This record gives sequence, C-alpha cells and structure tokens, in this order.
Amino acid sequence: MASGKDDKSLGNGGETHQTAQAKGAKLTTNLGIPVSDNQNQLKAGARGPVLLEDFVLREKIFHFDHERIPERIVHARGSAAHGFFESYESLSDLTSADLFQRKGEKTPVFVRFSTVAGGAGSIDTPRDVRGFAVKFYTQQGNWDLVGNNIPVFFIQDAMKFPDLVHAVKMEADRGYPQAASAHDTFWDFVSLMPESTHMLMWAMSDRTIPRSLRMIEGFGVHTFRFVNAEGKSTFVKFHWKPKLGLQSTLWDEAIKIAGGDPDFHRRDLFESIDRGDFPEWELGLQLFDQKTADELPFDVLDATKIIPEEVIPVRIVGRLVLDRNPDNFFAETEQVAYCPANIVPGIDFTNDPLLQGRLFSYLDTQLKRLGSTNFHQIPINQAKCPFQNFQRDGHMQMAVPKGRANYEPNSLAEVGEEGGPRESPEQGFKTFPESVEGTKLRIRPESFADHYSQARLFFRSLDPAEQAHAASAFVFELSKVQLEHVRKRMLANLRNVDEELAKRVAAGLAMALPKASSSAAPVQDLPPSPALRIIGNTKDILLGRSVGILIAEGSDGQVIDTLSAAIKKAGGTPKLIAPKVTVKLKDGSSRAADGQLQGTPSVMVDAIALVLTKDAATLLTKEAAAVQFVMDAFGHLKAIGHDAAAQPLLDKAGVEPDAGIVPLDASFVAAAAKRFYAREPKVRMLA
Ligand code: HDE
Repeated sequence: MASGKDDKSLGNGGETHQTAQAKGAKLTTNLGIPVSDNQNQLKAGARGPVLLEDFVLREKIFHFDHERIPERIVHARGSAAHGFFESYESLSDLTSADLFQRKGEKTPVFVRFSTVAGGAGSIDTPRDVRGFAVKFYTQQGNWDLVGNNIPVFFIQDAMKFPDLVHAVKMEADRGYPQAASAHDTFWDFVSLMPESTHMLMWAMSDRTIPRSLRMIEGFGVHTFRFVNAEGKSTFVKFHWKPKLGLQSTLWDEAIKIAGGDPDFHRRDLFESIDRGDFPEWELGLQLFDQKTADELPFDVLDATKIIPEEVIPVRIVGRLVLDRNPDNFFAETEQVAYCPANIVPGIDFTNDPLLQGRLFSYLDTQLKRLGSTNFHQIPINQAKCPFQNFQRDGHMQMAVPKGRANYEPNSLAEVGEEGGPRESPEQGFKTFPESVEGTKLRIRPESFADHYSQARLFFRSLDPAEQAHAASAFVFELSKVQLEHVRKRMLANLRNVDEELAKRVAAGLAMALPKASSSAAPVQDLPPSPALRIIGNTKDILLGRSVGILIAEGSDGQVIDTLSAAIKKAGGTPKLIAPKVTVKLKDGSSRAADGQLQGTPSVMVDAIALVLTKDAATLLTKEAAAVQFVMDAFGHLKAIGHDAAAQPLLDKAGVEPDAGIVPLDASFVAAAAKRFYAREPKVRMLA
C-alpha cells in the first residue's frame, strides 16, 4: 500500500536520500561509501592506464551519461514555481470539488510556463503560444489544469495534433528553424486548415510576445463541467487574470531580447519570486448551462471558439500566488508530469474532441519521458493527500507496500490482517451521467464549420496599434515562406477574416490579392470584444517592471538615489547600467552598476533614465551600445527620462520629443510604466 506523506517531504527536495548540502558532509558514492579523491581516476602508475576496478569513476560517469531524459515533444522549454491557490468564496452550489468548498482555503500548486515549438534549450521570446499548466495538490487528489495563454487552439480534433506539431517544429530534412513558426511547413499546414485561422490571429497578435510570464493570461481552453453534490452539472471555462495586467513586447524588441538574454522570461520569473515580488493571478470562471450553450452561435465543444466575456462574464473566485522557486530544476520543473485527465470529484470533462484526445495522450508521453509507471511517486508528481490502492511493482517502485493484500475483494481482515483500502461510493469520483448515443463515425459536426467569424471578431476587437502589429506579424512570417502558393493560399484565407487586413498583408508582401478561399459557413459580423485587447488591459503600474538608469563617470549620486527611491516606492526595480561595472561619481565615491552597458541593452528594462554629465553624454555618442540603448528604448516606445546634459546622446539616437520623453522627476516615474504607442508611426513602417 503506497501512502502520501505530509507537505514537508513533497516536491521541495526535503526528503531525498541526498544530504549533500549539509555543511561539512563527506562526499560519498551513491551507496554511501566515502570518496577519498574526487580529482583523479585510479591508474596503474602516475602516467599509466586507468583500472577497470575504479568503481568511484565508473559510478560517477555512468550516472552522468544518463542525466538527460527525453525532452517534451512540445512545451519543452519551460520554467516553473511553487505557490498556492486561495478560494475567495465557497462554490459548493456549483461543484463538490474540495478545493472550492471553503472561503480562504489554500491549496498548494506547482505551475509550469512554457513555449510550445522550441527545444528545451531554445530562447524564451520567440513568437509562440505560452503553456500555463497548473497542478493543484488538493485534499482529494491532484487536479491539473493544463492550459495556454491563448483561449483557443489551432485544431478541433486531436487527430490533427501530430501533423500540426510536425509542421511547426524544425523542418524534417534540415533541422531548422528552431522555435519559430515563420517557415514553409507551418504555413503550408495552417493555410490548408481553415479551422486554425482564429488561433492564427491570436498567434500573430502581441499575445505571443509577452513582456513577462507574470503578465500573461491563462485559459483552460476547453469547456469543462462543474458537478455539485446533488449531481447538477454547470459548464465552466477557466481563465487566469494576471494581477500585473497584460503587457507585451514589440516584435523588434522580442528578437533583440533573444540575443540579449535568451533566458529572459525564466530569469524574470525566478528573480521576481526571489525578491518577494510574487507573481499572482485571479481565477475567473465563465459558467453556463446547457440551455445557454445551445443558444450560443458556436459549439462549446469546439476548442477553436471563445465565449466573449461580454456575452458570459468572468466571475472571479480565487487567486493563484507563486511564492517559491523550485529547489532543483530537473527534479521539479523537468520531471513534473501534467495530465488533463488528472481531475478531482466535482469537476468533469466534456466531449470536446480535442480534450478527449489529450486525456489519452499525456499519460503516454509521461511514461516515455519518465520511464516508469511509477512516475506518480516522484515528489513533484505525488499527491499531497493520502493515496492507496492495489497497484504494485513496476520499474523504479519506491514504495514498500506491506502485507498480503494486493487484490480486492479480499477477506483478510476477517483473520486480523490488513485488508487494504475499499472504494467509496459517496466520496469517490463519479462521472457526470451524460446520456450519449450515436452511430460510430469519423466526422466533424456541422456546428464546427464556421472557421472565420471569430477570427474576424478577434481582429476587429483589437486596438488599431495591435491590429497593425498583427498585420505586420503576418507579413514577417509569410515573408519567410518561400513557397509562393502557400503565401497566396494564406492571403486567400485572410480575405474571409477581414478585407482590410488581407490588403495590408498583401501590400506588405508586395503581392496581388488572390480570390478569397471558399468558406464552409457564412462569415458573421459579431460584436467586438474589448476584453480581447492588450492595450486597455495593461496596468500602468511600475510594480513588476524595471527601469534602467544609465550612469557614467561624474554622474550625480544624489540624483541616482532619489530616482531609485522613487522607482522602488512605486513598486519598480531600478537597475544601474554603466559603461564599466564600477563608476566614479561626481562626489568621488564609487558606485557598482547592476549591469555593464555592452551586456545590458535597454530591451532588458521597461523604461530608461539618463543620469549623465554633458561630457559623459558626449563621450557616449561614440559608443554604439549607448546609442543603441537609447535608440531602442525610443523605438520600443518606452519612457526616457533625462535632463539637458543628456541631449547629445538623445540627438545621436534620433530621439524626438513626445509624451514619453520626460524630465527626471515624478513625471518620469509615472511615464516609466507605460508604452507610448502614439510614437510608433514615427519609428516603424507597419503593415
Ligand atoms: Fe498539450 N501536450 N496536447 N496542449 N500541452 C503536452 O505532454 C497534446 C493542447 C499543453 O508544462 C505533452 O507532458 C495533444 C492544448 C501544455 O509540462 C503531450 C493535444 C493545450 C503542455 C501533449 C494537445 C495544451 C502540454 C508534451 C491535442 C492548451 C506542457 C509533454 C489533442 C489547452 C505541460 C507533456 C508542461 C504538453 C499532447 C493540445 C497545453 C505530448 C495530443 C489544446 C501547457 O502529451
């Protein structure tokens, strides 16, 4: 009988066999034999051959040779953190799920964010969907809400998933591009799959180039069910709303971040938790019954569709706080095994054909990656409530079940032996008894046929600046597509979305507009949903943001300190950036910089301030990194705080005055949280 243990022993590396971190601990082999020399192999003579009997060497190299496990076929690149979910209220009228029964109840979670297409070592900022996977360790078992930062998906039926993933990943013959959808095979596939059009609109929007993982929304995507104690079912769609609001980068910025810091998001997440700025989201629910589902213009089982928040409002029911970094990346972030089929009593699936395929897939992938059916015993995957059954043995069995009872029913209790656990009709998981009947067939329902109306809804809901970014993203991606007929086919599809968009993309590609592709269902004009915008759902707060203060020899320490204090007071993080790691200030004192200019481009921060003497500003006009620092901040629509002394550098960088170019006073602190989208036409020719 396996049994769960208390919190302390789970997922936090607390109870491993290794006590290696203990101060003064002796280095040993895996079997506890003390090691006398960790520098040299056992040799026959100082310059002689190595001896086979060197079991210390053999064990060390053997273990090292097997350190890697297969990376995830998708979502390989990820970063994770521990935290908790706290319920704001009891939802017992809607669900019997234990975690939602009591106001203030805290449930431990482990959350992993990821990109989809790139390998484990790929960059953090490609244009890509972000995974948002939450494992709730509830008192009735683990519930995994394995979602994305986009509420829809590319395909409607799991049958197409391997094709989609093959198409987007590196091309089969050449092994590139890594972590990029801008290539022939991806666009070939999606242009042949009109159902992907809605998701493509999201993928080409700024949603896929987030500023921080702390500033993305999360979505369960599929329609799920809540089931209450009386067995009543309510449909539910899950939303995560970031406390810091939404914020994206600009494409040019995302590319430059990739060069400046390929670990940008991972570092940002780790450092924010490390300094106590705990990332936080609120859980929102869209709740509806069968009658409402029947009245909606789309099928709620179709994962390429949203229900606009304006149609069914999002009810906020709790918060998710990430307050602890993993102790060990491999043991936790790499070995965590999410599975949409991990569900708890009170929550249930629907017949969404994409969800149904996922329920099947994840267990397979975990077995392949983790190598044993006992992967649920790995601390990060283990339930934090008691668990017991008659499953036994298998590779890497860590539990030592006692007694004779490994089958049920049994009557061993009658002779005073342990009989083992029994099923519980009252508390056990019960599937919602939806009545189902039908002919076996392979078919897509008629109700899934409209592939363009919501793509149009999404595009028309965006702020004009976001529309321009999306149009330009299509131009960028399709300009990397060498197959002319694929570009044409995509343009033909876009004509069904929005004629203006199609024209802009065609113009950007210098192509003629082809005839619109045929549409399986008439395209409807739906009312726009402002909730889909990023601009407008951004929070202009410095909390969670950082400001780069460029200093150099002779800078005024007092100005630096006052500014830093004001930034900190507003919740932001000041970062001193200087041509050399230590700077001699005006009063002769030395100041250590947080980053050296060459290695800390302004894409690393949300706004910049120039605290320079006129001489330093003049000297820096000859330093490309300094000019680029200012030029990029301007080009990426960030606030620039300065005084008159910095003018030579501003002039060299082509900075023109606007609402975001401000003096080094309170107006800078207010401006530093914002992006100045009105500046964009001055710096960039968008489609
Ligand atoms: Fe996944 N997906 N997926 N997916 N998915 C995996 O499982 C799969 C889908 C998502 O941080 C894999 O452990 C199929 C939708 C996330 O560890 C694999 C289908 C959504 C993660 C798999 C989908 C997701 C995965 C690869 C179509 C958003 C990362 C490694 C039916 C709602 C979890 C793994 C983590 C991971 C299969 C579609 C989200 C292969 C077959 C839709 C966030 O099992």
